[in-house]
Amino acid sequence: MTHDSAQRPGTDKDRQLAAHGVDNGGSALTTDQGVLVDDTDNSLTVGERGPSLLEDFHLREKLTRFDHERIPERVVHARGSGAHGYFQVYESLARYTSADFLCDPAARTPVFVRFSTVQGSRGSADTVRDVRGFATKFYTRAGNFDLVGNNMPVFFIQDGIKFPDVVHAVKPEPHHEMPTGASAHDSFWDFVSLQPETMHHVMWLMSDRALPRSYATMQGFGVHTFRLVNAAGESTLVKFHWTPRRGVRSLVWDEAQKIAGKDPDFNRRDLWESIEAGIFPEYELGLQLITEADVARLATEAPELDLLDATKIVPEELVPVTAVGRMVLDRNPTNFFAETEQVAFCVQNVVPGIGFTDDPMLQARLFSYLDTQLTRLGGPNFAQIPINRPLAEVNNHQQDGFHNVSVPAAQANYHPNSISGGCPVLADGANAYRHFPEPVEGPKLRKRPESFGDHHTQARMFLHSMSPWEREHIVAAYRFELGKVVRPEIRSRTVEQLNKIDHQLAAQVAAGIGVPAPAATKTDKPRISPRLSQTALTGSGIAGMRIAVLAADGVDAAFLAPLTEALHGQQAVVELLAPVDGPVAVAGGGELPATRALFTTASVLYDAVVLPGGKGVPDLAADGHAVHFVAEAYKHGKPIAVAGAGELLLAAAHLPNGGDVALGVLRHDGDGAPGPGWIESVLTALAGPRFHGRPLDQVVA
Ligand code: HDE
Repeated sequence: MTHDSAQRPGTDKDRQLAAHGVDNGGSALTTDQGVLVDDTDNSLTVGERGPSLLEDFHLREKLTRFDHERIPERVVHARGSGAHGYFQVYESLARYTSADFLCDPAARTPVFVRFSTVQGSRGSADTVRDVRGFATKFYTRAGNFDLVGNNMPVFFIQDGIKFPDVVHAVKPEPHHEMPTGASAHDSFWDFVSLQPETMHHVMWLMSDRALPRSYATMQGFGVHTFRLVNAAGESTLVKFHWTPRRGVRSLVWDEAQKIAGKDPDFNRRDLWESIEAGIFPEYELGLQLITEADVARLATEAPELDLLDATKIVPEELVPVTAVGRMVLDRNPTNFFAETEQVAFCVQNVVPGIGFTDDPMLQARLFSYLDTQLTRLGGPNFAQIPINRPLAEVNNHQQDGFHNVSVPAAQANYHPNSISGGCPVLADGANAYRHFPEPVEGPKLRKRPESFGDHHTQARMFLHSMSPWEREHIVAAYRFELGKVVRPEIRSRTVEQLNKIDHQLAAQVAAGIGVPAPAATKTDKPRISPRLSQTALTGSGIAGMRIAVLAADGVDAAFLAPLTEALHGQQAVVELLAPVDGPVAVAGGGELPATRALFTTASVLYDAVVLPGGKGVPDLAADGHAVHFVAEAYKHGKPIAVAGAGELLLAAAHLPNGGDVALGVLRHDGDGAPGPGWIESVLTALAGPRFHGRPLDQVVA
């Protein structure tokens, strides 16, 4: 157990899980039947070199158990990482909902969160261009509530009946099972170009939001419009938002691709190591509360959107996001398979006070999640698996089936009964789940509503709400993705679709992928929604950021000490990288331990670089790996702090204009301790957005 987990008070869910814990410490090896085993290295044979005996139950059991270790991976979101934590509401929301965990500010509700990519298989890289899952299981006193969201507020399609189509299109192609962890292939763009409802979400996918720097720096959204219902039975429509305390931060595409090779576990490692180090990811829960009056107003102010259409957002300028509580992730799972793999999120898991709407995506999801667990977890008893068990009591007549572990004592397994005193009795109506009695009527139809018909207005709003560098990255992403598409007609058809969003975008993309520019079109003046740009979503501080210090023998420790102290003080991670592992001699005597050797790591794995002075700098300036490290950090917009002879290494990287002070290259003249003002400027550069304005054309990295 880690230092931080050990100090953590522990939630009711921790205690429930611990009751299922198995600790082999101090024990002797046994079979599954508890029979002691004194040799697990040699099969039972006739003579030393003779045939193996069928009688060897230990051999057979060991191999059988191994042969059946794998379960099917999730059909989507197979690659994921989980963490435990808690949620606490700031003030009672009883005015809107009877949900117990949203009404009691004193209650710390245990949660388990699983973050994921969508396209790739379980062993695929973390930093691919993809949507990220952000699924939260709240173990409330009134039962489990699963908020199964994504890091983007919209979805590719409007009706769940299209889900198999969009997933088949984006997954590796059926004939050769390629590509892994990528949407840059013909079948995805074929589907996109033929199904214009994908336009808005694809724009998000082409933005840097598809490349989160860490799970702690990405948003989460419930996507659909849900419903809150208060004790009086009054309903308010709601959209759920998670906002990371540390702000939204993204990688850049070149960096993301390189990380996929250097450390395919990049996001998983970051989550794990942060929690182990006590740097807990934190998110604020926000609600867009949409009253009847808002619904009427939106009909005129935002006619492009229908609240039941999952390809649209409600712009925050029209309905603000109210911060209602916070979630802290403060414990790593004990066992990956038992918890992160076996956790079964089900959209239908709601508690009294939270309800659904008729969004056809949401309705389809109400079926699909339970259904998929039947295959994935091997039967209907998956809610008995410790990570899925509610804290609330479970009493009903559901029974038997594969993998049942409960031992029901009652003799009556039906309702009504008198044999077991009528138990379990029907609950008091005031506390029971009640479906909101929304009146509905109409003919049965298989028809997309006309109000779902605008596929371009909000994509345009997103594009025009971007800062210049975000927009540049979007253009580059379309060019990259379509540049990988082999069939020219798919490229052209996509450009035609983009032209309906924005002519300039379509022309820029067309120019990069060798298709003719589309005819000029005039599109409506877009609404600007400033909160769509990640530049508006800066967080507080630099917690969890990773700073590389490139050091060789003779390093100026007097310079490093106060800087490192200030960085540690803000929960940043500082690593001393040296040409080889082991101690690094310090100017004036003494030594510092290298965190790791430079050649075992890479610039793309850090958020900033420090180049201290020292007599060993000329050696680093002659080391291609070190020089590349600096040039790449520059290319990816990361702050670079330089002191004294560290300038030699910077010069060796041949940066445009020698590296520009205005663009995040922070120079400290001479050796020795920097003053607080200079240290502050480093902290400010780190906390801000990356320096995307740098001239990159001539950077060799
Ligand atoms: Fe999912 N989705 N989904 N999805 N989804 C699954 O359930 C599905 C959708 C999301 O960490 C599957 O347990 C349908 C939207 C997350 O375990 C499956 C439709 C959103 C996760 C499934 C959608 C999501 C899943 C696969 C269209 C964001 C990972 C394994 C109607 C709001 C949860 C599983 C985890 C997983 C079906 C659309 C989020 C097959 C049919 C929209 C975060 O049941």
